[in-house]
Amino acid sequence: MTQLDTLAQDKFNRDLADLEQPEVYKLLLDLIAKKVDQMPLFSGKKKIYYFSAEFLIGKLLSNNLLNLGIYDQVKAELDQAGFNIEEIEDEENEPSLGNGGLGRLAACFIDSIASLGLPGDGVGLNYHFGLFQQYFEDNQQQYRPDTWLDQENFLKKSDKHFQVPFKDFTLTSSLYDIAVLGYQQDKHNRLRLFDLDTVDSSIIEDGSISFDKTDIEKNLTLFLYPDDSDADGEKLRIYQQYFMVSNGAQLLIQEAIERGSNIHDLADYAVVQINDTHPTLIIPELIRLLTTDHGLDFMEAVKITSQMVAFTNHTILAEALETWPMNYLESVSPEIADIIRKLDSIIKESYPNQASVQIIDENDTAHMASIAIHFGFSTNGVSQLHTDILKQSTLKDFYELYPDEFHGLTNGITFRRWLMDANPELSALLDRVIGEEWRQDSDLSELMNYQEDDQVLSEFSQVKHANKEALAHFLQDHQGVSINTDSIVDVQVKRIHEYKRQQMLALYIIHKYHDIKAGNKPETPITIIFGGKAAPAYTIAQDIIHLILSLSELIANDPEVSDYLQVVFVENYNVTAARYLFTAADISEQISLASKEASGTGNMKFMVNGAVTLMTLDGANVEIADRVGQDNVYIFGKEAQEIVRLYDEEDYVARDYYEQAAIKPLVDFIVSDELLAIGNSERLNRLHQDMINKDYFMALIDLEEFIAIKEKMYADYQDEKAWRKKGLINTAQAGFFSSDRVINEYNDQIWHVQVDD
Ligand code: GPW
Repeated sequence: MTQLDTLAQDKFNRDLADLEQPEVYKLLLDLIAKKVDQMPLFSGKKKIYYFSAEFLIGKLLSNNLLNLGIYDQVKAELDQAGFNIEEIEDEENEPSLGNGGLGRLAACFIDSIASLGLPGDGVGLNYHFGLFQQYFEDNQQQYRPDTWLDQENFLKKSDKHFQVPFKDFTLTSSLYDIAVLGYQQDKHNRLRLFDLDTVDSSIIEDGSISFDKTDIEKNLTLFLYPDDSDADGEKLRIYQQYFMVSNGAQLLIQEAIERGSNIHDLADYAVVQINDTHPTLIIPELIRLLTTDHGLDFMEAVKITSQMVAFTNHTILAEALETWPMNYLESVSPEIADIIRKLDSIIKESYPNQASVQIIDENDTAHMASIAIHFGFSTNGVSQLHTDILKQSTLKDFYELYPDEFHGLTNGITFRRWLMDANPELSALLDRVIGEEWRQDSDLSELMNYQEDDQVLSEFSQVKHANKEALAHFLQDHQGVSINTDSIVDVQVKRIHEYKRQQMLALYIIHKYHDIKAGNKPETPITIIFGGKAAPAYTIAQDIIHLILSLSELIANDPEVSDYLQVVFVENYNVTAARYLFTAADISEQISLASKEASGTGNMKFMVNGAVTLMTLDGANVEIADRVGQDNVYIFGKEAQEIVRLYDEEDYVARDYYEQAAIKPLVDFIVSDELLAIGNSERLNRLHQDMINKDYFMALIDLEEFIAIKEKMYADYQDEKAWRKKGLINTAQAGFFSSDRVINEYNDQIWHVQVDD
């Protein structure tokens, strides 16, 4: 009798084959829980705490089975009983604990920390509705709360509670854990998610995502990134941040004491990596706990804290660098505000004439990155280019103060999820061609020897085609859209933001639409796919979604064009959908305005799955190009230095580009009669005006080059063998972008934690 059969009889007193799908799902949860119960935790003197507002972990069922090394066996047992493991995974809701690249990076990192045998936990919040679910109505983005906790899941309530003292009340937390299983490891780590028992989802106004922002006891962990367009919203974010770090700091001190720390040596027991500035309040909170609860004097507490906290920066966009008015901090926690003022005095005394490195500015606003850099021991960027820009411009004055504390650590992705789990067909092909060693060391370079091998190239093509079929099924089930699986699949998936320039691809679509109508039919049909959410308060980003959905409708209804060009916007893009897109894509769109995308990690997921990148020289794209060579990527657009100069000198005038003969008709088509007949005039007009008068992220500056290179790419696709060779070389060179490599770098350069083996 099989493992699952035995469990089924224990639990339901029936045979596996007689169960309903949801029962089988629960059986698998139990099986995994049983295995986890038998596995000790990774341990060691010093432990990593990865603090992050987001963990975009994705569904865990198949990933956990894979990491436990029992995926194939379970799949076979299920097959025998007449079940399909992918259908069973439909029973699991995707955890709604993240938003974009930053949250997915945190998920890849905790997977790699465990897979490398390092003791280290993720620390965050258990959001009941997480980020909103996106749906489309009238070609516009709409919102509904994501009720992901309704389904049984991998969260386990612990018996740990802490007291978090706010100005007007003290809250008692509850801690939930999710086991983090490394790849083929016999120990595990955890994702520690704090919550409040008093949170009340009934305060959400019917189906919407609105609620009373002042009722902290009821709303604190309802949403990730609640609307912060007013003061109450900003304060709620501070409440969330303080709640997360106070709990996490109390937890790590308690665990360190259990492992033998005498508090004075706390930095030998715990290292805290903060994922962007959202967890920066851990610095004043550690100082508060060390002084108030543990009796240290202020300067010793500052010193210990400064040896424990390391900061990762993920952006140079000024609007994304967090600042909080001191009076807001005072209204949440006067003690924390007071400590920040003391830290500010230290900096004002040490660097009296340097406004750019102060913690509190002349408007009595605290700069969170300044706290993190002065009172942490490490600051890192997430790609080479990004780190260079931090050193040379954004954080130049800090770099001059602490040159040895700056690190450049190019992001990575876990191959467990993005290759083994996402693309079993390609994984099996790799096993056959280069052997299975890559599953341990992420080294795919052996594949370079097969770039002229017709057999391997043709199998590579077959895998791509099978993945296009899987994508087609997904889109059919998910939103009733059918796509041509013989078309070129050209994908841009990521948060909707002007700097990522989805609007530039929309302008290309307008160009292509007219070109096809003029009789220039592409040899191979083209499917352009978008996915991503726009922040609720980000109007222009929603206008961009609206433009794309309106274009999609226009083209679908135009028989002259629809056989050659299709535009799809995936509803509610998430980790589950991502898997189908990364594996099916021929073209990866990485077209951000150079200097603005700190790294990008979607670029790496496409690359490892054999897509060819269309790129500006931004973020980690630069390093992808370095590795695969100029023949195997398509590069266009102005470079970072030039863009930084244009911003410094305020030297970009959108209208000068708009007036050019090749560009004006494309931009003006946004407000053409055809499009206004489909779309919303306010949205389309606003976007049109914005592009002409502002175009803050310079879509127009690179548009002509973009159109030319896209045409070249589609033409090159016609040489099937040459195209697949490019794809294969991309896969072969992707090893560097494994998150295992990055985590080893973090550990060597920053954390210095012992592997537990
Ligand atoms: F603004 N990133 C993100 F820097 O996904 F905080 N969310 C964020 O709030 C920020 C950055 C922040 C992304 C970067 O945009 C992307 O370039 C990078 O690859 C990713 O973080 C992981 O480092």
